[in-house]
Amino acid sequence: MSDELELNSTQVDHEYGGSEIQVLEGLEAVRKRPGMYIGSTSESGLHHLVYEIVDNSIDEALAGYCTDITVTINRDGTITVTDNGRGIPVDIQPQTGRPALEVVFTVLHAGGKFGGGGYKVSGGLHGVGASVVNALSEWLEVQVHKNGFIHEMKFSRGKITQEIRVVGRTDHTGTTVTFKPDPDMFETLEYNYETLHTRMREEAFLNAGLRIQTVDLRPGQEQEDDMYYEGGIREFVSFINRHKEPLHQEVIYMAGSRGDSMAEVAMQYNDGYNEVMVSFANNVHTPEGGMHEEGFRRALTNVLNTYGHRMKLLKDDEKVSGDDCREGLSVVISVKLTEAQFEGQTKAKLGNSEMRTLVNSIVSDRLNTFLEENPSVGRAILDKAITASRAREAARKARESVRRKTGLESGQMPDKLQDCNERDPALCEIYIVEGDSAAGSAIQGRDSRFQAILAMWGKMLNVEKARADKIYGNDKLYPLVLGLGAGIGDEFNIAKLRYHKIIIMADADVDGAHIRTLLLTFFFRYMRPLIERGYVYSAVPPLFKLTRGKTVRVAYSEAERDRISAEMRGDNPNAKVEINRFKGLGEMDPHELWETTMDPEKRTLRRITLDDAVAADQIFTVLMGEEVEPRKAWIETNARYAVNLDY
Ligand code: TTJ
Repeated sequence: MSDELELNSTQVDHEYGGSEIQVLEGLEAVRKRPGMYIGSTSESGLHHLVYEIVDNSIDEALAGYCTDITVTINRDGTITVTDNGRGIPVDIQPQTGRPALEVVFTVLHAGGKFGGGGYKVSGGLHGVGASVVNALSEWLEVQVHKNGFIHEMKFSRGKITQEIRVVGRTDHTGTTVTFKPDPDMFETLEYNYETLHTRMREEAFLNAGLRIQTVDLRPGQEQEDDMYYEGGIREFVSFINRHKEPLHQEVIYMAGSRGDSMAEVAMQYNDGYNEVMVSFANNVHTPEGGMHEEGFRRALTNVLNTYGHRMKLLKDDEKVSGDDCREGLSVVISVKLTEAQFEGQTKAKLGNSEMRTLVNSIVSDRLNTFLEENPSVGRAILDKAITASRAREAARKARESVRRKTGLESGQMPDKLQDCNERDPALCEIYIVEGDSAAGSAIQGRDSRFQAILAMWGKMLNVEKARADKIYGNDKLYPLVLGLGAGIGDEFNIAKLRYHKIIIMADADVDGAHIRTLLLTFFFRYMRPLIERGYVYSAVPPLFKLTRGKTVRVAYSEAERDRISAEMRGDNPNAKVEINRFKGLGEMDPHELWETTMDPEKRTLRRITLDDAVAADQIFTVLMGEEVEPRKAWIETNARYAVNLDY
């Protein structure tokens, strides 16, 4: 394929003027440092390419000219994005003397010029444009249906391989882009349908009335989803609560604007104990929170306390805390503003303080009115917050009594922990290992100077339904709490943490996925700063063992297996390379486990991020909630893909 394109590019009759040399240099810069433009060249960067293209269609929808967008993973794993907008302009631009279509795909940051959308994103990695995707694609083709004709243009690694030309007639308008990410640029080329689907569903929620379809055409994985939400973020909240029992039927919706900025909030309580807050700025997910979230939290606590006192649901000297007010609350906050400032470690935190004021004033005003008009809902919410407040008090007492009994303060460590010698937490690692035999191998194989092993087995407590006071009495989780040393919930203190690398080591199968989910649920709910700081990892054990004579090598993916096997065969086509699949960690001897999975010099660790609280919450809820059917369905659909599970 690439040979053919090379040939084409030499055939192109195209003279490079001064400005175009600059263009090529621009795209060359993208290929030199792709991470600067799309964040990374791993799976997340690969998916980012799709979002960049789709952003253009969404701008067209925001401008009021596009109602349908389809994202397809083609049979060969390439991506096609189609919309029914007006089509990218194809006429010659006076400034450049080139067709606008060409400029969109070859000039850095050209995208915004044509997007009529009101709120352009500044900062962060969003909206870098179609030219970046083009520069990082082995090939890219675009078809524009406009003015009765189909206009087509092709590129390879950012360079034109086919000038714009008419290839047919059409009776509608729209844009279609198909591209293949460049294998020289990305660590993996394999798209994850769930990742794309989840993100596109989010876009559909955030753009009420826009229809987005996702399609997977890869053999054996065929599936599709159709997303259209007239209710926008109201339906997002219903969706988050879909497996839960709502406390009140109606989703509370509040919106308002000030100058060029606007904010909307949708919220609904359920009968559980967890808080799910999902926020966006200019449709960009902000998992690290920021000013819009702060404004919401402040207003909610104030409104509920004031209302509680006025309605005599709270005594004069009684108060409910912010945490009490958010128990069992699912809320989506979306703000739009002209100069969004993205801050924080992953540029996923909104820094504009005027958004705190705006969200605060909208929620203070509208929520108060809502409660006045719906006193039964008001009472239910206050009752819940008061119950939470009492439970918190009971939990504090339970903690103190357990602490006295088990001597937490004395620094006593659990039996299931094989500790390391090092005492500086920054240098210490703890492997949480599922199963006896794997734990045995890990204990023998480790470097005991800085690696501790905690064995875990059996069914864990259902953390979805348990409050903090139960965890202190739980024989599976309590050793973990004790071993980590930093406490949980309100009393979590990261300064006391004993290891800065917490590594979950579980098999690459459904059971392994299950235990990972359980542990992540627990960390997410009770020790969230661990995930926020990037201290939690998943070990990546190898999948295959390749043997030729005395040479043994391992591979972590099918692609790597094939590459290494070819390498081992070398020039000798008759050489036999024996390939075995590792069935589980328990099958590896201590030396193998060290070499492949634990040796810091050779191992791969995958850092767990907080990038999608909703997705995490959904998996946890489905796996551990009361409904049996969704749980069965999850296990069945994920049995095959458990290896690729991406939390
Ligand atoms: C801009 O204003 C004039 C009429 O056309 C508008 C436009 O460019 N619309 C537009 C662009 N719709 N869709 C796109 C688009 C779609 C994809 C899939 C990829 C790209 C780069 C742009």
